[in-house]
Amino acid sequence: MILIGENLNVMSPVIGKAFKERDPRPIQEMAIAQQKAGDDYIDINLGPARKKGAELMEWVVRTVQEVVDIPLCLDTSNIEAMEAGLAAHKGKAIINSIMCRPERYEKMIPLAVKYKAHMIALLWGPEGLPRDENERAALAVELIYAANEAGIPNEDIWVDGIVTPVNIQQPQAVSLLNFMEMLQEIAPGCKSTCGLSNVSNGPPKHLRPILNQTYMIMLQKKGMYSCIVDSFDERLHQIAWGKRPDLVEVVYKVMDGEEIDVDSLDKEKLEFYKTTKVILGHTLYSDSWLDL
Ligand code: THG
Repeated sequence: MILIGENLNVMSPVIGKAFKERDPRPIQEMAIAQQKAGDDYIDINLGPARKKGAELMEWVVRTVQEVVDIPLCLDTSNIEAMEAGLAAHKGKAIINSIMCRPERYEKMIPLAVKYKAHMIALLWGPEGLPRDENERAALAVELIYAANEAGIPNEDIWVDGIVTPVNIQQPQAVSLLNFMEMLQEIAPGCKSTCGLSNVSNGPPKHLRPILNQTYMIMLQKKGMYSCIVDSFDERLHQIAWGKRPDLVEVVYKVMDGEEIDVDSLDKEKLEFYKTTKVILGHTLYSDSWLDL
């Protein structure tokens, strides 16, 4: 599993302030810590970046690449800022992201071509979030076709089928798993990614890691190539690197509908067992799902 660190984010009070004040220290310290944590890419999330967005993105890219040598994933809806970041970036960047809306992708795809960048194909359509796996597939076909027509090979397209919070849209988690099963038939050789932490956006903070970790195992089983993650979630990294086959085994068994002797599971495995059942919709979500 390729990991993209999510923590250089304008929503974080410390990092948001440093972006605004052009203060390199907190940004460089964070980037160094993310590289040390073992991430493959660092996501630079400026959000809409309406004020001096191009100048800001160029500055952040240079500031980060001064201290780390992993490539960056550039996230802003400001097209001028995206271009400035791509022009400043050394190596092959990822554009995060291009939506499935003609007025957006007609402007963004040429940037991926010009700078030979990877692109995240975000399956967010003219009507917003797709309702099920078939709507995801239809959006994927449209957006990947447009990218291929422009000369972008499938290997450079990272499809993001969109992760939503499990506490309010439980069936969407399964819809994305089903879509992941279809993806290689739709676009052989394409890559995939997702904003994993979205799944736990809402539940209490201490319960977020178990939701993120369990869902990552489930998505990996369906072929997910990469995830945008919290750089400092250590067990998540261990799982991504194949160091926790014991946990993966429990989750897979639940997904495959195999019999499990629940009494034989230790506390950690029992939590993964229960969380898999919540994400699959076998158990109704509540903040106390681990205590039931
Ligand atoms: N797809 C793509 N890109 C994305 C997303 C996606 N980028 C943004 C987001 N979704 C993924 N990144 C984050 C980053 C932070 C959080 C969630 C997703 C998050 N942060 C905590 C919060 O806001 O409460 C703060 C964490 C902290 O305290 O450090 O939840 O879906 N392509």
